[in-house]
Amino acid sequence: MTTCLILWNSATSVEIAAGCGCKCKWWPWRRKDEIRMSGQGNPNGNRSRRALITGITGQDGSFLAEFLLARGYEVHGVVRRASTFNTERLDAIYADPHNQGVRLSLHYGDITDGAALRRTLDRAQPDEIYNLAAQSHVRVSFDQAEYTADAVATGTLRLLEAVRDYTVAGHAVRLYQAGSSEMYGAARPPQDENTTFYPRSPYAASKVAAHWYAVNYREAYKLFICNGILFNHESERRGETFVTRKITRGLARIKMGLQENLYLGNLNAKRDWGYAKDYVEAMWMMLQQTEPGDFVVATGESHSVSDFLDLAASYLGLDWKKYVKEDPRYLRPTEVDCLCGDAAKARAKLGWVPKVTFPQLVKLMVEHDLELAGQETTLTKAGHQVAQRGASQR
Ligand code: NAP
Ligand code: G4F
Repeated sequence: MTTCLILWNSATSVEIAAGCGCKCKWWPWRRKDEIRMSGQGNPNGNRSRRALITGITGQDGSFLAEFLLARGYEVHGVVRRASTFNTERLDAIYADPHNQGVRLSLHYGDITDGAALRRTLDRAQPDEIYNLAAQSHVRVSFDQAEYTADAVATGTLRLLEAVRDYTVAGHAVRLYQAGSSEMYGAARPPQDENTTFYPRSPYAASKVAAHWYAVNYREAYKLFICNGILFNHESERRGETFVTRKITRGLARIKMGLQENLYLGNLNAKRDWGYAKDYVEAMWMMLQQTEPGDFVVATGESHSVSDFLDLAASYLGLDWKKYVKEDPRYLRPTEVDCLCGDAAKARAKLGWVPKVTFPQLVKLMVEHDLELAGQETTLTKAGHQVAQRGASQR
């Protein structure tokens, strides 16, 4: 046990006393008599650690929530109001809030609504915040550029401002910012933490802005903030308009005779694809370090969209060339040709390595979507009407 020598300085909001020997400089807002630091212990006392996740209903948010609940965290999530249910990915962990001991709480909010974010911080009192909320579709960001900037760039700034005030009010908190390999855009592979960003879409430019806001708040206000620069990561929960899921859903439905063709854009683009469950663990690991930093998270392998098609179709015994048609609506005005990450820093400092290989990833997605197509076939054969989900703009 070390006792921190730092004194709260209300004039500058955050003041780090020189010569303090303990590891508490990232909790500088605590008064001397309040701080008892011990290893990774929780500076907010003995209660369970609390995490707040923006974007909890998304692919990563849902895996991260499960991961944190399994580690004893109390998890809070920001959910947008929608006219349809948008919490499907949380079904496995959702519990009625009227029950005793429920450790998952959902709060209505939006990354474009600063007042609601501040209220959520006050209610949830998090020790860790994971900012995953985003309009995350690159092609859509060309159609909705202003909204993408508002959610991805200014949304992050709103949250950082709220976090800054939250710490001034005496709370200790660490923040993870969801950065993206899209920020590298046209930069030559392999890309690592020292590669210069060259964004190629409104989405990527907004993520670059968010990245630098986060670095600036870390330096200006001594906040514990980590930027994760994650390369593409996929899963059976991946949104159905991203290329990997579009392929596994489409080919599985073709296999079952539920659709005839699959319309795609550029098949030559190469991506470094990993498994989302592995990647959320890296997010958490970043926030458990003694110092904040920025980390690339990637497999180090790159494959083209047609490689993905080859593998997925081979699991299904299909020749995809008979079914895949090109549709220019899925092309981007400026494309990112090749992403391939060098995650040496994450390996060395976090001890993070991806567990699921590319062939395993494709297989698990195909198997999942074959099961979905099977369910659809059974219902159709039994005379039920099954609606095609989001058919037109995929
Ligand atoms: P996702 O499945 O598209 O999830 C995005 C989440 O953000 C959803 O929960 C969505 O809510 C929420 N959201 C969107 N707009 C919002 C707003 N205005 N206010 C509050 N919440 C909002 O994305 P993901 O794949 O899980 O990715 C998570 C984060 O990592 C994103 O920031 C993404 O840009 C970034 N990232 C992803 C990858 C990847 O390969 N998956 C790689 C690098 C970085 P709804 O469910 O209501 O739509
Ligand atoms: O699956 P995608 O839409 O993913 P993209 O653009 O790489 O972005 C994803 O990964 C980023 C990390 O690098 C995240 F930050 C971002 O939020 C998102 O999760 O497209 C992958 C590639 C592209 O080159 C695209 O042009 O697939 C190509 N593609 C070919 N046909 C297609 C299609 N992409 C989509 N979505 N739909 C197609 O029909």
